This record gives sequence, structure tokens and C-alpha cells, in this order.
Amino acid sequence: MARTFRLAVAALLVAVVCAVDRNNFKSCQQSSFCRRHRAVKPGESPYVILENTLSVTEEGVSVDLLNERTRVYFTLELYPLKDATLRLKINEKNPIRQRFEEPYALVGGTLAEGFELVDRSADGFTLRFGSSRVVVRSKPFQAEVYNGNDLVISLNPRGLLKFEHYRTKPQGEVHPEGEEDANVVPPPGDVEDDTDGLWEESFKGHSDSKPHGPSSVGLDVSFVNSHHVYGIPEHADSFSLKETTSTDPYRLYNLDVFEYELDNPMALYGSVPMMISHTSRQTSAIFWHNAAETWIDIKKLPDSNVVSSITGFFSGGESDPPQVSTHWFSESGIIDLFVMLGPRPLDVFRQYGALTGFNNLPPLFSLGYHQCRWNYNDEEDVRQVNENFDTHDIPMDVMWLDIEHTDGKRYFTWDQHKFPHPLEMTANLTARGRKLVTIVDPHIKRDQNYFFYKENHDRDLFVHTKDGTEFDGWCWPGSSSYLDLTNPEARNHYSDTYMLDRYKGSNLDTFTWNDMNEPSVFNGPEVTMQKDNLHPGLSVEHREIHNVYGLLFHQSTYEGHLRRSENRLRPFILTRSFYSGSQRSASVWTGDNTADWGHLRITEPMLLSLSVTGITHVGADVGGFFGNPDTLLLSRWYQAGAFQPFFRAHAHLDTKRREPWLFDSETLSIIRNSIRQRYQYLPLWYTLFYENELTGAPPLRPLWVAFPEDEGGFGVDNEHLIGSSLLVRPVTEEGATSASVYFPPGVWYDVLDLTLHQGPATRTVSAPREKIPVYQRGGSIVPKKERVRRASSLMRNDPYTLVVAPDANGNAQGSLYIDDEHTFQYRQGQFLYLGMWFEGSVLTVKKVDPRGKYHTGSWLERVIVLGRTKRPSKVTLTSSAHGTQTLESHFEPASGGRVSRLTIRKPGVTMNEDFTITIQ
Ligand code: NBV
Repeated sequence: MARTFRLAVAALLVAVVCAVDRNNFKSCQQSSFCRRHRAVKPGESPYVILENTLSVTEEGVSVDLLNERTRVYFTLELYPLKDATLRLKINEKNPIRQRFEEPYALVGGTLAEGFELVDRSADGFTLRFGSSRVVVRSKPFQAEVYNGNDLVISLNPRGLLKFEHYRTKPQGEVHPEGEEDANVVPPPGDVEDDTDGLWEESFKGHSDSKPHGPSSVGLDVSFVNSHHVYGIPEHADSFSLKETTSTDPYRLYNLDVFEYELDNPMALYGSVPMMISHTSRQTSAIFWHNAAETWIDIKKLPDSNVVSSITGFFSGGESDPPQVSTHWFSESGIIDLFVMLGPRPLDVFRQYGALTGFNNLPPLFSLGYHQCRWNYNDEEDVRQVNENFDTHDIPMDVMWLDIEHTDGKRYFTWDQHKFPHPLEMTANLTARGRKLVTIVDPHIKRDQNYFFYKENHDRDLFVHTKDGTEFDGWCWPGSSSYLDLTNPEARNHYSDTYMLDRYKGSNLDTFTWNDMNEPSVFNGPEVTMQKDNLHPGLSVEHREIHNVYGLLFHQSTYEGHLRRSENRLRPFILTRSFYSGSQRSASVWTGDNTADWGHLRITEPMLLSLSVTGITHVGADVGGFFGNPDTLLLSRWYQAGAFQPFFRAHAHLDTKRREPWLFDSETLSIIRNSIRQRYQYLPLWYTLFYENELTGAPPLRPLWVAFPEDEGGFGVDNEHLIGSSLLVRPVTEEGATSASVYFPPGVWYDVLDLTLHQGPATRTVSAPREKIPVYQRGGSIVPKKERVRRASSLMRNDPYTLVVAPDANGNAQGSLYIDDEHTFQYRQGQFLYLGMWFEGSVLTVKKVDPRGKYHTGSWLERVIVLGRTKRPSKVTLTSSAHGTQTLESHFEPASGGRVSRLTIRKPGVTMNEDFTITIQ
């Protein structure tokens, strides 16, 4: 037995030394429902609205939809929601069994908007709500959603709607044609001629028994007047999504893909079926609320009326506007689609946040630097690494322990030889202001002597096979069972295991990393669980909830962290797998990347895609997980990571050790400086994460969020903005000492050499090895803490520096958020939220939220004003506690391409007071 297992592990390791094996993962051709949806012909939609069945309730309208080919009836429901959002649902009217509706992602979406039903006729009807309306056409069914007079999104314009109703399995052979009863066999036209895989499908020796037969749903959605769509993470691809006319569709199916490839639409660890279109006039989005396997085709249609004859678009129209046509199809469930009409990027983030929730303000330490590797070997190793950060004067907030810290991959336990004193080890970290993260995966070793296995087994809380026995899958611990997270009892019991008396050796400074939660099953189809496995909790097949399994796991971890501190402390959880709504409880990293330049480059588009779809505390393994980065790559990666939201170095077990001090002094100094820069900007990051919780606006942003009308920025994905004040262009080209930077409109100040750049323009800037190009936007005020210490918690009462970068009119503004950095007390008013304005040479700083009552020990150490033309004659501070007093200042005039810098020294005012500083 042990020998068999060792051989199996060896086989796996052999399998995992080369790049992604595409054969392990399905192509569209190998997925029968994907083939069937791709085969639907445009312009021949059989679905018609039966207008005389229309009924109106307070929330919306409902009407019958008939597939004229199959004579199967469906119900179409339309719900106008607050804030320019529309929900559309299509379900079977009389299904032979209930269809699954995903219950975990939404936290809102129920706030109805008043509406008016107008223009009702046999041809259709119109619902007006707010300043929006949806025009529904009867034959064939189409819906066009308008913002004011602008047609923004149309549904089913190409007629690709296809809803496979449940039917009883026919006895004998399946004939696509010739039977009467629509519930027995697929009627003509419903599945075309492709009947392979309707009732059973095999892939690489794994058979999916499909007891309920074909059940997929699909629809096309067009973004009118659009050229760019974004979102639907997770793919290692460009930010502006590509046409899929000559590739597979983008796939959303959470998978553990070994050594993933770049620039393709293959599925990765997580899924957010949310897509945003952005044009200079209009930002809009859709959320395809379905947790089953999903594929999305994208086709960009040019501005031409020839298109109509090909696609059925707006047939009869004089000329068709350009559009991005998208085609969504999922293996099961219902059609539940949210349309968000913006009209600006920040509106869409708020609208989507209202549906799936916002990222909770993370504890400050989690925005610091994280040091991870698979594995830190023992307590002595942890002690030395911890100390070395101090010896080398490099700040660090969190040390991480991977799977080897456990007793034989039994989570919630410790290897007694290597980690005999976990609490002492943790105390040694916290003494220096640091935290510990340990890994907890969802595969549970099938060992009757392992408490967590036994408890769950005895209470029947694991996933079952299709035959009703406990599912046995193969993962790190060998033979493993997987929690049935659809069962509230299983979630509850798992959450409780974080109580300090159950997770022995942990304390309130131990945080959690959830890995392998796609779920990864080494011997399962596509390295995951069989779709016909059963989740007794909800009595559903795994197929229905696959993409939400990872979310259920990390959400229960979050709940466990809340419980162990009686809801007092903010949890920190990192997850690999995710779904819409994951932002409510976890941070996400992009999984097992590789130490090469391409993987460094792809971090930008991948993190942008996550950020615009609500998942905002995101990062990639700094240095690359697989392989050994050379010093050039490693230091460029640290520079990029320092300006991305989640900043963690990580490495595979087989790689060489790569703590910063193991390299030459130049590399060490670049890494040190990058991390120190990160700590200086923590007040900016923290403020942005607070604003993220309030508004949904992501801290890491594409250029078009701040410059919605600047078309030059729509395709840019090698740069990002931090909030709206810093422009970052990581250098991701091997050996480069210069970089081509696109500057959006306005003025931009190089934060290091203070040179000025005027946008819109693309310029080649110098970027020697030690420099990452970062620019402060003219018009912004950025808060910093310039005294960097060994961990963020030690900087809590340190003073602030404000950097004022005026725009062409000499004005600037910004904000600053302050609280205790780790509890939920801010929700009881223990915070300060300050607005900062610089106008007419006067800096005004005052509370913008009067509910904030936090008392901070921090004060203002310095104000730097860039680009003033002359030395001031006098600078004065006015505040309630200080009255008016003169301040010392130092003026460095402009020279050699640098703008001038005025440093106002020691205003000394505490951040609790409102104040003004006047420059004369
Ligand atoms: O737990 C080991 C690794 C982990 O270090 C990595 O970050 C995860 O993405 N884990 C995957 C499992 C094995 C990877 C080959």
C-alpha cells in the first residue's frame, strides 16, 4: 500500500517536471455542451415571447418564452434594480426536476427600482426604470438595454439563446430526430446532430455519468459601440480580451493547472463571470451568475451593415454600430444575468459591489511584505529568516508556512520534530511586530486517527461519490476526503476548528492560506473532482457548484477567524480558488507561475482583470514559483510586486533558497529599496483599501478608470494606476534599461528624479536596473510614512509626509484614512477619514466623515510641494490647537529637467486636528 502510494507520488512528480500538459484539460471540442453551443447558428432563434402571458408584480415582470422548435416553455423574468442595474432570469416553466440556482455569490441585488411598463403590444414591451429602459422584442426574443437614449447592451441579438430543458433518459439509442415527446429525447434542432456526450461523457478514462442528461444554458450578449471588453478572470492573457474566433472560448472552470501557459484562454484556479465594456462614453458590465463550467466566446463586429446578414444583428437597420459580441454558455443551472449600466467605471464597480459585496478593509500588516517558500524547514529556519530581515534592514510583516509544517499533511496539526513549539515560534515573530500564516487545504487525510477526518467522517460531512459513498480522492496526504461545503454543518464545524482550543499551536496572530481549493484532486478528471459526485448538503451534483467550492472554503475560514476573536479582529485569508464574491473574505494570488520574464509580464493584465471584477487584494508569487530567477529577474519582480496590492515572495520546494541577502549587494539593495518604498506608500494603499470597502473602487486600476475618455489608455496593460494618483510601469523586459511609458492626459512627476512628463504621450524613459518608473499625477496629494521600520505595526504612530503634486492649474487633492489597523472598531467610529486640498497655495486638511472619532498618535512631519516657481517668503500653519504659527521650509529650485521641491518641515500638527498650511 505504502509502496503503491510512493510510486504514485513519484509518477506525479515525473508528470510535473515539464510545462503544462494541455492533454490533461478539455478543449471545447472535448466538451459536448461547448460544441453544442458553438454550433448554434446565428439569426435562427426559435425562442418567442408569449406576450399575453405577461404578468407584473411589484418587483418586475414575468412572461412565457416558447422554444418554437421543441415546444418547451420557459419563464423569462425581468427585475429592474436600484442603481441602473437589471436582472434577467430564464428558467424552465415546468421542469421535470428543479434546476439549481447558485445561492452563495450574491449578497444584494434585491433592491427593486420602481418601473413602468409601456409600449405593450404583440411585438413586445418596454420597461422604464430610472433613466434606463429595456425594450423586449417578441419574435424572436431579444432585449435591448438603454441608458438614456443610448443602446448599451443587447441580449440575444444574434439569436444564440439555447436552453437545454431536463428530459428523461431515453431507453436504447438516442436519435436526435423523430420522437414526439420533448421530455424524452432531444427534439430536432435542440442539439443539432451532435448527440455525443448527451447522457455520458468521457475524458482521459474518466467517465461522467450525467444522470440528468443535457442541461446547459447559453445566450449571446452584445456590448454596443464597444471595442474593448475586460474581466472574466482567471486567464493568463491580455487585459483587453481577445476575439476567440480562431481559438477556444475563454473557459471558466476552476482548475489546478500545472505550469500554466501564457496568452491563452485556458481555465485557471478561479472564476469571476463578470465582464466590463468600456468606451469613451459608456462603461457597462454583465454578471453571468452561474457556478457551473462556463465558456465565453468573443467576436468583435466592425461598424458595417454587411454584418447584419451574417449575424442577424439589427436586421433592417441602415448600418450597424461596432460592437463586441459575447456568447456565454454554462453546463447547467439557469440563466441569471445582471446588466449594469454604469455609465462610468466607478459606477460599475459600485453596482457590481452592491450585488456580490465589497472587499473588507484588510488588516494593515497584510499590505506589507510577505515572506513565503515551500517550505521553511523548521523553527530554527524561521528564526533565522526572521532575524536576517532585521540584520539586513529589510521590512517584513508576515512569515508563511507551507504544507511541510504539518504532521503528514494533516491540516491543523504540526510536525512534532520540526515545529515542536509553534507558539514560541510565533511569539518570536510577534515580538518583532510580525505575523504567521499557515496553510490549510480542503483535502482531508483519510486516517481514523486524525481528529479532523474522524469527526467529519463520523458526522458524514464529506462529499459523496455518485453512488453515495464517501469520496476518496488523491492529494498531498494520499487518500483524502473533501468537505461537503454545501452542508452548513460541515462549514460550521470547519470554521470552529480555528478556535484556539481546537487548532492547537495557533493564536490570534496565526492567519490562513487556503490552497488547492478548486478543488485539486490529483487522480480526478482534469485534476479535479468528478462532476457527478454528490454534495448531500444541498443534494446537488458537484457539476452545479464546482466554481464556488473554493469560495465556500475560504469563506468558512474567514468565519472561523471571526469566531476565534469574537468578531473583534480582521481576518486575513489567502485563497487560490475564487468566485464572484470572494472579495468579501479573501485575498487572491495567481497560483503557480514560473520564474521567467513572460510570467512577470503577465502579472499586470492578470491583476488588472481581477481588480476590475471586484477581487482587489491580489498579487502574484514574487520571483516566480517554479524555477530559479536570475538576479535581474528577481529584482525587477520585487519592484513590480512592491507596487501591486498583495506583495509576497514565494518559491517551489525544489528551487534554490532566495531570501534577499543570498544575492550580491546590488541585488540586495534593489530588493531592500523596493520593499522600503512599499512601506513608505502604505498610508496610500491603506486609504485606497478603505475606499474600496466603501465604494468598490479597486486600489489597482487600469488607466481608463481615471481617464475614461482617453482612448489611448484602453489597450494598455503593462501599466497601472494606484488609486488615481500613482502611475506604475513595471519593467518586465529582460535586460531593459529604458521603458516605453504611456502617460495619460495631464502632468506626471517622476517620484524619484522629479522630472515632469506631459500626457497624453508615449515616451521612452530611462529605467536602469535599480529604477521602476513610477509617477505621481499632477492634481494629487499622496500620504506617505517615510520612516520605515521592520514591520508595519511598528510604524503605527509614526508621522506622515504629504506629497503635493499640483496640476496645470496649481491644484491638487487627496485623502487619508487612519485607524487602529487591525480591529473592526473602525465600524464603530474608531477611524479618521481626512480630505486634503491644495488650492491657491493653501493646503487644507480636514475630516470628511464627521462620524470618525479615532485618536491617532501620528502627526505631520513634512509637506512636500512639487513644481512651484519661486521660493516662498513665508509658510504658516493654522489649526485649532496651534493657532497660527510660522513653519520652516526648504526650497530646491528646478534644475536640469527636475521640477522644484519645497519641503515644509515639521508642521507638527497631529492628524486629529483640521488644519491649513499657507504658502506665501
Ligand atoms: O503547498 C504546496 C504548493 C504551494 O506552495 C503553492 O503556492 C500552491 O499554489 N501547492 C500549490 C501545491 C503543489 C504545487 C506543485
